[in-house]
Amino acid sequence: MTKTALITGITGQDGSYLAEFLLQKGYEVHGIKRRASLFNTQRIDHIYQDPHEPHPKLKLHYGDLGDTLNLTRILSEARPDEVYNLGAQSHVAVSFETPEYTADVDAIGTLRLLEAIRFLGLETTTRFYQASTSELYGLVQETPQAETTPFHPRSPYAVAKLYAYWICVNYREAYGMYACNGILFNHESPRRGETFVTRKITRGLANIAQGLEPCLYMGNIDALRDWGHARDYVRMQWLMLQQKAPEDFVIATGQQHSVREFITWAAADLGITLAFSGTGVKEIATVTAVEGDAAPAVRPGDVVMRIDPTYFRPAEVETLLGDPSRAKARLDWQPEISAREMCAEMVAEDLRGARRQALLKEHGYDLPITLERY
Ligand code: NDP
Ligand code: GDR
Repeated sequence: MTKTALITGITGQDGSYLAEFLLQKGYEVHGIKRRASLFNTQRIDHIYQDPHEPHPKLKLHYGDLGDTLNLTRILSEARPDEVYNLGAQSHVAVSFETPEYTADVDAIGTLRLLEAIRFLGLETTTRFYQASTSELYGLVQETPQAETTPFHPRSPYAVAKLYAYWICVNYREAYGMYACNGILFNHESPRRGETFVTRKITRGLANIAQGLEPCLYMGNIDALRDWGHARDYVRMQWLMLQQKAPEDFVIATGQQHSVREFITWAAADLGITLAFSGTGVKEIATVTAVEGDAAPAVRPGDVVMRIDPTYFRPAEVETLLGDPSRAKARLDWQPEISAREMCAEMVAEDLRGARRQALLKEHGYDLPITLERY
């Protein structure tokens, strides 16, 4: 029997990898995409199926986590075996500027979905995955962080996700729903949004290497994170819904690195050696050597990174390190791609894009580069 899944956030990083994964497993995949004034399906265009063809396995629905009627209608049409709630305003820094919207989508959006499942009488047949986050730990109470570590959220995003975490637990306890939380630590990929720190670094340095941008402006480069690869992590999201009983799991690599270290790696992948000097907001990264042909626009002595305090957050999460022992023991799950390997993959992809852009520029087709904040 073909299984059916509904993915909110299918146009995002994780949604795109998960949709690929489920299609490969033979699922019929329904995805919710938002109406936007520009196309927003770049991450899933390669798996798009023409609805005019017979029996498409990927079906997209317009929708929004803020719209109860819409969610209820989509659920009643798809009647999914599995719902993956990945949709969210997922940027921590942006949540300080849009706290009410973030709460509505990330917290109440989760409630809307759970309640619609119940309203439609699907609570005993539909399994529910909630995209919870290491941001719940925020001001960390113990290291490393496991499923039993107390939460202390540090942003409107994290507080909204805390509500979503507990409403998921509550629907499991109150109505016997198979609902579980994946407490995922940071995971990245070449499809990561351009304003998250890893992608900002790999894209920014690749652009600098090709002479398309002068300098990377960063916030708190002392922050420590446990970075994994999104492809490894979506496999785990599926595994969590295939168990006998629902359980919450921490998904992490158990390894921690600083933002500064990630900058050094990405530069090295472009043949650039950096020296950091100065402290606090005066810290800079200067090029000391350049090798190979990836960075023709960069010379020793160039300053390629400066600190811009506008990227500091009103309340920062300084350090996160996950303990994935439970996932390893119960689900036989191991991350396969290290943070260092992932950085190299991201740089290679962003360098390809920057080279294409530089070539266009050379031939007089100078497309503007989006240098968005964050
Ligand atoms: P992205 O930001 O890449 O994707 C978020 C998705 O949610 C996009 O498809 C976006 O649509 C959609 N979305 C945003 N607002 C709404 C809305 N109002 N209604 C419906 N859909 C909406 O996030 P990731 O793929 O990185 O993360 C997936 C989930 O996992 C998120 O919930 C995130 O908070 C959580 N998470 C992520 C981690 C990570 O390190 N990546 C770690 C832990 C948790 P659009 O494309 O139109 O913007
Ligand atoms: P995070 O990811 O907040 O952990 O949330 P992000 O990559 O945005 O920041 C990681 C750390 O890097 C520091 N930092 C910067 N961050 C950004 N974006 N831009 C900068 O210029 C910069 N300079 C330093 C940040 O202060 C922070 O400490 C991500 C999201 O995917 C969430 O949805 C998810 O829940 C968590 O990971 C786990």
